[in-house]
Amino acid sequence: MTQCGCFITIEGLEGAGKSSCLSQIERLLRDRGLDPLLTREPGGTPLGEAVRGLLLAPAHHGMSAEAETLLLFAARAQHLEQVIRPALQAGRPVVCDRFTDATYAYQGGGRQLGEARIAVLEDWVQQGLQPDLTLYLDVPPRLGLERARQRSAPDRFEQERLEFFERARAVYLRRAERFPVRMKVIDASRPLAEVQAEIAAVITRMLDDGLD
Ligand code: T5A
Repeated sequence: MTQCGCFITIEGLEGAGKSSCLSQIERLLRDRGLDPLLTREPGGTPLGEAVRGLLLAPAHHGMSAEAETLLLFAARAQHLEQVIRPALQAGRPVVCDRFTDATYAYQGGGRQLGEARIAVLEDWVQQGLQPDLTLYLDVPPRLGLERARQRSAPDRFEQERLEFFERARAVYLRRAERFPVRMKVIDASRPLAEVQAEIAAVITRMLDDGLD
């Protein structure tokens, strides 16, 4: 089996199409002889999935922005130790549905906590580990939320007002400008087949460039 300990994250607002693109990314990597590990945040471990339940439950609508952020990083610490770092060390590509860019976008932007406190937790928990490639599926919040609402009942985040998602999107776009090599912006308002074709091109380029 070919080895490539690369860390790929996929980001975007609700309904951007992240889940719809994950199996395609897996297939692209398998076709190149790789053995990818697919995971998600919040979640990815038994502890992380339990924390995810707390974070998404509409019953916890009074959760403070600080408590929310600390829960996300607690789940992330466990995920890194138990799943992500061991897989990367074993030479497996890791494909993660959301990671710390989501915390900057949703907690930093959406909840208006700002960047600085998140950066402290990022340094502490990740100790320098960053994704090699981040696919940011950009979609206007109204369109993404419509798609998400057709699929299932709104979770605690999906019950937020449109302005919350506008702020989150603005942070994602600012980060993509700041980290142009790592973050690729993909226009996800297009039909899924077009979105997937662009993702395939980006992943193929990454593999051809021999990122490991
Ligand atoms: N969160 C997470 C934080 O606040 N901070 C953090 O640090 C982290 C890690 C859960 C929540 O946690 C928050 C953000 C989230 O609110 P989640 O469940 O991973 O995160 O994310 P959601 O965005 O809620 O997941 P969704 O399933 O809504 O979005 P996806 O995965 O982007 O969308 P997908 O693929 O399920 O598609 C939704 C629907 O749209 C259709 C699909 O068929 C599906 O029905 N669709 C399209 N239709 C037309 N054209 C396209 N291009 C389409 N792409 C998808």
